[in-house]
Amino acid sequence: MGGLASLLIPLLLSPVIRLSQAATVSYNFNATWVTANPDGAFDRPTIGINGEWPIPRIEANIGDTILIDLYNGLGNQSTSLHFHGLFMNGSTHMDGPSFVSQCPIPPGSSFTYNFTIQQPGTYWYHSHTQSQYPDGLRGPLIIYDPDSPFKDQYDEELVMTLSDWYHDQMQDLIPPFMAKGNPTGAEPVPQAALMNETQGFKLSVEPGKTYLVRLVNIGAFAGQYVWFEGHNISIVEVDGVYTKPAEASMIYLSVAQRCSFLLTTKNDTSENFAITLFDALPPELNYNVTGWLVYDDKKSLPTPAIIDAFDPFDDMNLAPHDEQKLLPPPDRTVQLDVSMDNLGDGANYAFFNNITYKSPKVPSVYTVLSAGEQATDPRIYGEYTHPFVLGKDEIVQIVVNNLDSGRHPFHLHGHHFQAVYRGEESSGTFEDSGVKEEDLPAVPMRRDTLVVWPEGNIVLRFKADNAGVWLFHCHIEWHVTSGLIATFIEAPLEVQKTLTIPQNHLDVCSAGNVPVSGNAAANTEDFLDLSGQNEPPRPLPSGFTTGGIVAFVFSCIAGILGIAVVGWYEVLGEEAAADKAPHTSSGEGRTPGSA
Ligand SMILES: *[C@@H]1O[C@H](CO)[C@@H](O)[C@H](O)[C@H]1NC(C)=O
Ligand SMILES: *[C@@H]1O[C@H](CO)[C@@H](O)[C@H](O)[C@H]1NC(C)=O
Ligand SMILES: *[C@@H]1O[C@H](CO)[C@@H](O)[C@H](O)[C@H]1NC(C)=O
Ligand SMILES: *[C@@H]1O[C@H](CO)[C@@H](O)[C@H](O)[C@H]1NC(C)=O
Ligand SMILES: *[C@@H]1O[C@H](CO)[C@@H](O)[C@H](O)[C@H]1NC(C)=O
Ligand SMILES: *[C@@H]1O[C@H](CO)[C@@H](O)[C@H](O)[C@H]1NC(C)=O
Ligand SMILES: *[C@@H]1O[C@H](CO)[C@@H](O)[C@H](O)[C@H]1NC(C)=O
Ligand SMILES: *[C@@H]1O[C@H](CO)[C@@H](O)[C@H](O)[C@H]1NC(C)=O
Ligand SMILES: *[C@@H]1O[C@H](CO)[C@@H](O)[C@H](O)[C@H]1NC(C)=O
Ligand SMILES: [Cu+2]
Repeated sequence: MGGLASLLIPLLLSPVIRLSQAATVSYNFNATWVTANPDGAFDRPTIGINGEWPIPRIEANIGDTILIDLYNGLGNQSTSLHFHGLFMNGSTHMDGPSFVSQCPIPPGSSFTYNFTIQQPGTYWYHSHTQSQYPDGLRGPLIIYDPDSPFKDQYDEELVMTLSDWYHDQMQDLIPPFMAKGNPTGAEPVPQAALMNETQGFKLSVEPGKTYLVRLVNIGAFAGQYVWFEGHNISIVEVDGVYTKPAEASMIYLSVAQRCSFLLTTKNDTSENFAITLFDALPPELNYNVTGWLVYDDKKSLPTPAIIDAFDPFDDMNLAPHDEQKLLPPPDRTVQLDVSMDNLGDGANYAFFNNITYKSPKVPSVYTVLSAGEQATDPRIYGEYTHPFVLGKDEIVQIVVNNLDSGRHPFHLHGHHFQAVYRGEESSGTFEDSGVKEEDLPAVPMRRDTLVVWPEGNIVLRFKADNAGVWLFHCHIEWHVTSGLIATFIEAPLEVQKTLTIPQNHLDVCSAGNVPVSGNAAANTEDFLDLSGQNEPPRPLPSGFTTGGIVAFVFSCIAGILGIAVVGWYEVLGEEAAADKAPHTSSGEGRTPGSA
């Protein structure tokens, strides 16, 4: 791509020339299968919009209303869109997860998303149906802010995505992943990592300028380490929260996280620079992904430098620009212990407090609307949606104890949370830490997706000031599939006062034969009778051990798989490489309970 041409595109789209009055920004989206080949391996069916992939970036100004008319032209799969990080204040029915805030949109149906945005920053949108977004339905969503505290500090904005790429479709990868043949729950390993959904990406820059770079990890699985050789960056926003500028030489972005930073280019064009995602073993897979910061298209592209260790900026050290103080001690604490285990079908499931998520028969928002005063009773939402009903304006603290040996990026819909504490890897539960209220930071970092380290813990705090139904889940799409989800039903009686479901939303339910009233089991007579609700398989009989199955399976799975999982998921920045790789290649695999 020509340096000048690629530079002009972002310039022309620059928000500076947009009007700042509230406007309605309309999109007509037709989701269809297209063909893509971003890593040059082979063409594969990919979900595009209006015949294109990568899909368009959604852009608006703060205060605008976004209207998206989505037609499902896939023919063979249902779909929906989630706008990751947007609070959907007053419009919980526009949040997107199927069977939570809406019915899945069947092929041939249309659905209108209509919401107003009062928050600036870097977001993204993706399918929230059938773990489908890794097939391509994922793209950036940017809300410009004429009053950004940093607006005078840069010349131009650039948007860049990071992602991972599978050669197979999710609907083909999921059945063997969730099967007796994979009792340890080993996640399929992506075949490639992408920058802006391509490889060999060139970010054309001019010398002596400062850019605001908005980086979004729209991947399914892999957290990414990112650095720009020869340049430090100044972080100014994470997940839509402006931060005090923080200088960093390397950052880590889990899936679903975003970061904006100022990048000042050098004053001469004598060299181009590598932008590297990660270097790691094993040699069989192409983990090294390099893009280039191109000052001069005629100069050669450098070989990326090899680095010895990953030492990214710790996001817990960020401070919000608005200096919002630590919320008061919680009215309500929700403790969620994360574990992985087998159920009676032999497959590996993910649990919060021994509960693995199953979708209800009626979308939870519709249960709120049809339950009258019983809407405050968590039982009506069904045990397997793992419901927590929150009172209006309560201060809520979520304590996640990760009893699992993988890292998990946890995301809360509908809110930013204050990240008030994060325990180191292997530090055990929050209770073990002995940390007390007075030890917490006065001005905690805020974001909407936070990584908990292996066998560590995180503590999140927010005010329940957004009536609606909001999922809390791990954003690794494999763990969404295996059930690592809880449901917060926030101020349900407030939701009843204000919400009316548009006819086109109800129409997709009837098109897909999904009931729109009743409890999680679609019982409209007795909301406490959950018989017939969707349930996970029964637990294994007590005393049963999976050892035999594990040995069997790992004789079938190529050694590379276990090592590769470690490489992508644990080694990257973790110490674990050395002791885990030999362990997996010895044929034992990871113990059940690891991610
Ligand atoms: C969506 O795109 C498909 C494929 O191009 C086309 O056949 C169909 O008519 C389109 N539908 C709408 C509603 O635009
Ligand atoms: C859906 O259609 C796509 C594109 O034709 C095809 O590649 C894919 O296998 C189909 N998937 C399912 C689950 O039927
Ligand atoms: C979008 O929502 C607003 C406010 O709820 C409403 O006035 C408007 O008619 C809606 N527009 C469409 C196209 O549904
Ligand atoms: C990266 O892709 C997005 C669309 O996904 C586009 O808006 C953006 O301009 C691209 N970035 C660059 C630097 O080309
Ligand atoms: C980046 O910052 C580190 C310390 O934070 C410093 O050692 C290094 O020299 C800086 N690099 C550049 C290119 O400014
Ligand atoms: C580039 O040059 C300008 C003025 O010529 C100077 O103000 C600026 O500090 C220089 N930037 C760098 C990164 O050297
Ligand atoms: C990764 O990059 C390093 C140079 O930084 C190179 O030595 C190594 O061979 C590369 N590995 C792969 C798999 O491309
Ligand atoms: C989960 O089950 C285990 C084993 O039965 C039990 O020890 C533990 O207390 C349970 N945890 C919760 C939060 O219920
Ligand atoms: C939602 O809106 C209400 C009032 O309209 C406001 O008090 C509350 O802070 C908002 N919540 C969020 C998360 O934006
Ligand atoms: Cu996870």
